[in-house]
Amino acid sequence: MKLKKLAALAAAAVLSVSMFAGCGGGQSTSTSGSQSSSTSGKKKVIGFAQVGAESGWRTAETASIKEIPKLDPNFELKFSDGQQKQENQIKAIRSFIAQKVDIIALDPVVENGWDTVLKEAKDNKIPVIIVDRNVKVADESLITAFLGSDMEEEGKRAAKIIIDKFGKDAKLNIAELQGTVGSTAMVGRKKGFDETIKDCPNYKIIKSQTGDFTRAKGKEVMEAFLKSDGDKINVLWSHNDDMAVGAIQAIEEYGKKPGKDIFIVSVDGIKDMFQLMADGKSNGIVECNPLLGPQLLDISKQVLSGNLKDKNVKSKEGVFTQDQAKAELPNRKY
Ligand code: GZL
Repeated sequence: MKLKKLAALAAAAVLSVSMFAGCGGGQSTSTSGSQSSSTSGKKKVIGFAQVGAESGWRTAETASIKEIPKLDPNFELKFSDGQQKQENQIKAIRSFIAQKVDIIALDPVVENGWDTVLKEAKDNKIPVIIVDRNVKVADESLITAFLGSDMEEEGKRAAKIIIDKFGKDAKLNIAELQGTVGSTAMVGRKKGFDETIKDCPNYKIIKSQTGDFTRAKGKEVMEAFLKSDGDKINVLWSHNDDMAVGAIQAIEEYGKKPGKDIFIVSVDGIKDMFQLMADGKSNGIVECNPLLGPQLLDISKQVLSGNLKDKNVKSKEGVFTQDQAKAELPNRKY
């Protein structure tokens, strides 16, 4: 009888631990590579709180991050999909703290509202690496390192594609599809773009609204733009490719030619967008690199060994115009 009772207690304990790892709110998984080869035998655990799965870019980033245990079997990854809700990401971080992970990595859906939970991580001596989008916190010491793109530079590059095409003196009516409100991707891209077109007195952003980085919302908002100003709009500036893909569908259904009647520029560099540009339906792509897994692993190793080389690591990315699309398409990995 005693053995049976012990077995039942052990089973209940295992069940409660795995449920607790559920991080509440989002969806969570735990992956590790083959058997650890480190001398201590204990794997290093990275807890990654992801924004969601809203775009092709995000899917590619998630796939790259999930590669980490394969790149180095000494590392295990606990992954949480925040479903684009900050409260889910905060719950995930608290769960990672409770599970005593070695590193917390966060791709923050928005830039504000992280001070309290990141202080809890610091109080529990767990280093935090911010990935892709950034956070605004009062105490910079809450952040051990940042890895990601210069979003303002991406906005500037998008504006320069338009200026190179039309010149600074052209008269343009621009429709803008903004990314998720309050995300550094949206804030930075808008800031960079707006600052760059200040030199172009007749560039007017006549419509601007968020499409939340998704295809569906991008199409819906573009339909509304066309309904009110379809005959005035001659440029579409989209903060990411997925919203531009949706907008292109709306433009065609409206009876106009995307890439010809309306000049289109977007950010990310997903394969679908390169295909559309190769088909002449878009005019410029500013690349934003989602393949951040190897760099996150490298920075995690530096942090854990106490020799972080650079607190701010920018990802490398380019700019592509329609004439380059066909040649570049086969190189696209996501
Ligand atoms: C940018 C990233 C953005 C992408 C979108 O670094 O955070 O979020 O541009 C994604 O596709 O939704």
